[in-house]
Amino acid sequence: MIGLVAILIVILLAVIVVQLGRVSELSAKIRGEQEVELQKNNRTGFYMLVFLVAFLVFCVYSAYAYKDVMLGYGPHGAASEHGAELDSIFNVTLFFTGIVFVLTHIALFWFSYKYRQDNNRKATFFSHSTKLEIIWTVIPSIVLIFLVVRGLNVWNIVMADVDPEEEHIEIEATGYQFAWDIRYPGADGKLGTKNFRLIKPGVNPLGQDWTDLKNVDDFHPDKIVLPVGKKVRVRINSKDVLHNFYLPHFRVKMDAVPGLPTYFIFTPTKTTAEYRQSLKEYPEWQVPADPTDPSGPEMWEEFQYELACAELCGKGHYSMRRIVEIVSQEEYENWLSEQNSYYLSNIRNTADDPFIGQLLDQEILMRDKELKEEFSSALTGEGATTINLKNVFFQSGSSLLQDQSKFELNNLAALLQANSNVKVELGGHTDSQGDDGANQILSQDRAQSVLNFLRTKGVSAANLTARGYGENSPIETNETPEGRQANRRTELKIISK
Ligand SMILES: [Cu+2]
Repeated sequence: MIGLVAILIVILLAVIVVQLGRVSELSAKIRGEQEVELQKNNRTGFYMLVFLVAFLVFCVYSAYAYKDVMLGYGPHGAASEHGAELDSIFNVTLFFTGIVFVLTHIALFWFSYKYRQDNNRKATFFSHSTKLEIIWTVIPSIVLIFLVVRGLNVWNIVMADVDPEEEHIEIEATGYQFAWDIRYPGADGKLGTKNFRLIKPGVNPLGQDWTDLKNVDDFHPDKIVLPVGKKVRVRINSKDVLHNFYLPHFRVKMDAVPGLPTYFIFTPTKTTAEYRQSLKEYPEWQVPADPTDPSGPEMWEEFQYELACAELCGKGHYSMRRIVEIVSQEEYENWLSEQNSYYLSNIRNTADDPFIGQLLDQEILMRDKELKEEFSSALTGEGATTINLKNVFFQSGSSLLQDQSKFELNNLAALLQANSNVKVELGGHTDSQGDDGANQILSQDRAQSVLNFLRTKGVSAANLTARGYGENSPIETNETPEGRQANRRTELKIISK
């Protein structure tokens, strides 16, 4: 029914249009075609003027109305050192193109009005004007030279690579459909080498070469955290298609190209907290972040810098968002200390680990720190008084110390010498395999050999006792190889202090 009515309306409208046409045709015949044409041209000329004014007013109004949502204006100031340069070059370009835009539009519509049909006017005809050509060639050339030279200058500042000697932080972003893998270099400040042939989904997502020790401390955080005021170099890669590494607030934008590493350097100048404070001034940022919770935090409080992909890379493109946090140097260091190396937490002692059975420098350092903490908390009584000497190893079935035990024992010797009033017991433990009596003897011998080592390092014999516990105090089940390995251990017990 509705369809039928709609069709009828369309037919009726068509009839009306045809009838109107006939009426104007008839009136034209009465008044003369020429006069009607002239009137039409006058009217169109007038409309041109109206349009000109309305259009320019609209342009100025919309630029004013939307100024606070554009980068570089209102609350969206640059948060990086080079950002202000980029914004200023955009402004200079906008200034010149704005002048041209307004003048050409005025000329276009004003001329259409001024030179509308007039039967008493004859068109001037000229085929060539050298003067005019010089003017419209020279003026744009001068303006363009100015813009291009300034632009090149800014480009050179923005794209200059860091001097390797210069202090900077290098991180890496690898785009894929549809996320970014972020990699930090860890304590050594150096990103380990990669090889695409080593990429194993879920195991080695970036193809890091584990034989390269620079990879040992690299970590993969889920957000980018950077200290304010430090130069950052981002290595940008892609694993599949073109992506684009875009940090709008820092005016950083660079393609991520498969097979062709790119980079970008920037220095953040405002922390996230500072940027929030500057947003707070604007009414549109003072509304509740969650409209269903009017008493909740306001939008400016929830603001985060972000990393986006600026290349339409597929249907999950929108999900390539990562939070970027700019913090003080102190907060940055705290955050760094909470991060875990990808290798140590995912690869160490698996089939992919090339260093099984070896102690890595990093582990020795970490263990030294840990042992110091355990020892001091045992002394203050906050922690357990028994410490498992994790990195003391013996030759299989013997009480001979393995060479790599020296790191832990040297460290322990230093601790005991620094606390010469502390008396300790060294306890040997075995697993349950083999003869009980033999295990008892082995554990006693092992404890004794640790004691002997500590004595050679200058620890007073009066402070040391060695005791074998055999297989009597397991800490894990003896049913599994891992459990048995945990039970074969040397412990340090604080006797008196
Ligand atoms: Cu993408």
